[in-house]
Amino acid sequence: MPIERVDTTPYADQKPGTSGLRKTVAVFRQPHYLANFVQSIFDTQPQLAGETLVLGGDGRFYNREATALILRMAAANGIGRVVVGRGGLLSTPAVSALIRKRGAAGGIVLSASHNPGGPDADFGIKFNVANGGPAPEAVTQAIFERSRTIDGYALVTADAPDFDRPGTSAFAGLTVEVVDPVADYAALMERLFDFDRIAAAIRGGLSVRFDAMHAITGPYAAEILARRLGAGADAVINAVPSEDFGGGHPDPNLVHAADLVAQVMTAGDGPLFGAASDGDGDRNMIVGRGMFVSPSDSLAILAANATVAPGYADGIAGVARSMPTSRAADRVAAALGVLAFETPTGWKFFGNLLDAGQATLCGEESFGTGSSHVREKDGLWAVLFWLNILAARGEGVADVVRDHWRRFGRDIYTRHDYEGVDSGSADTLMGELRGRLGDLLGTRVGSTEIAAADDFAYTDPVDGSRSERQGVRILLADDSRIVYRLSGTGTAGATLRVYMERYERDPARLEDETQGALAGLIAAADEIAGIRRLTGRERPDVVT
Ligand code: VG1
Ligand code: CO
Repeated sequence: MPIERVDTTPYADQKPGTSGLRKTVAVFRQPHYLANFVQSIFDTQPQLAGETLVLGGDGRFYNREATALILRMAAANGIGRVVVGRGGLLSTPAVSALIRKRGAAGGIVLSASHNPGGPDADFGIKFNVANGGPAPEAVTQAIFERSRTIDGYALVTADAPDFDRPGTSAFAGLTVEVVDPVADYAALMERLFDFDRIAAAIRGGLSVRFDAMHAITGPYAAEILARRLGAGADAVINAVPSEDFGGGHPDPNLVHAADLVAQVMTAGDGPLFGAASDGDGDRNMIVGRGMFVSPSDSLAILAANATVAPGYADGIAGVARSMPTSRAADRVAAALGVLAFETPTGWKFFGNLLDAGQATLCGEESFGTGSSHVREKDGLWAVLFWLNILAARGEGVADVVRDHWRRFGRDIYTRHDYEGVDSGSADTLMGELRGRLGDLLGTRVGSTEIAAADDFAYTDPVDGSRSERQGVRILLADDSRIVYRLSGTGTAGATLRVYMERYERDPARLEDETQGALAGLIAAADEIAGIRRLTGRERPDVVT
């Protein structure tokens, strides 16, 4: 089959953010836009030649077109084999698992994760390296730099091969292997968790509802939760992936999964355990009767209970959390005598720690938890881990959380997001904060004062790479904390994220309502940074 070289000119805006390149579909549909980026990957990653590449996406609008184009380009660029999910579908953790299982040289994930999908919404592409994890910053930077000078790309002129039927075929020298997106992943989960015990608990009355949010985890949850664990077809709602996620935000949080939360939280005949995942299946939300589990607490609770799961029966080497994630996990690590790490936001920073065996569990406040079983966060994995804990302890979610707070204290935690803020104002806000870090020391805040203020920088303990300007941290003398950073995943204007937490040990106050318990800090966060003054916003758009 003939190969064509297409002349092109660079786009200036192909810099990957927190998790790959995310833009509106309209941007991706500009002439040669996606091809330029994919060619920039191939040009800077010569190790892919002759080797295996895993390819799949979350099924959002443009997934199929992008899959077809990448197959034609992979063939023209000398890739040996592409392992592609049937229909172009694979969850992010399933891509990671497949890269590792097949010894692939890398993978491409087509997703904008929790961002909405559809012709008027967002699309994204992410390159993962041979360990199964997101490309580290040096790699994404090289791809970006290539994209700024690129002048052509190669593709096979013939139509892309069929990727809807499992099987292996040849396409212009490329081996195309279409795989069931679920099979290998489900087998991996079955090795990590005690399926018999979970199934017995479900038979015994542990009712489960999982909201796939019309996104990629539908088929995975149907196979694992509904079928293998016997939760039944009704246990999985919004189970069929749709190109626009049913018109919603596939973002499992208190706002976008409000229906599920309402069903589970209130007494009555609703389920005892609820969970949801995001567009590409790497996030999780856990909720039980009368108890929403903050993601930061979830990481700490998994760490404290890890040994109940067969895959972690020998204990964990360490826990890593992103900087804005609460310090609940650190307290568990200290009690267990294992390592604890604080990394910048984004899963790519966990890869080296996992590879080096220094961290076993990792987590982010943004509904992301995972472990050394893959190199991505993993939504269903977290759900299964929780079910394994509940089954082993014979308790409900609320009991487990309360018990944890009694033992370790509670890091009362909230995140406030101001979305679609004018970029200039957001930059001014962060710039002003950064400029005043020194002056802030000693400033009174309610009954306490600012004890430390910095712009988080991280030196990777494994390869020594340095990442700066990762968010402003304000530590108060009473050990409470405020963090400010700008999102790196949005596609319109800027999103300001403000994270607030306070450590509570008083047994009588462990169950205080979150926003009320943090009211003083919330007011202080506004005062210190001038949020209302500079953004013109009276209140955040999303509170979690
Ligand atoms: C957000 C989260 C971050 C997460 C990232 C990708 O990034 O805060 O913790 O790693 O999304 O997750 P940001 O830069 O917008 O704060 V996903 O599930 O969107 O791939
Ligand atoms: Co995601």
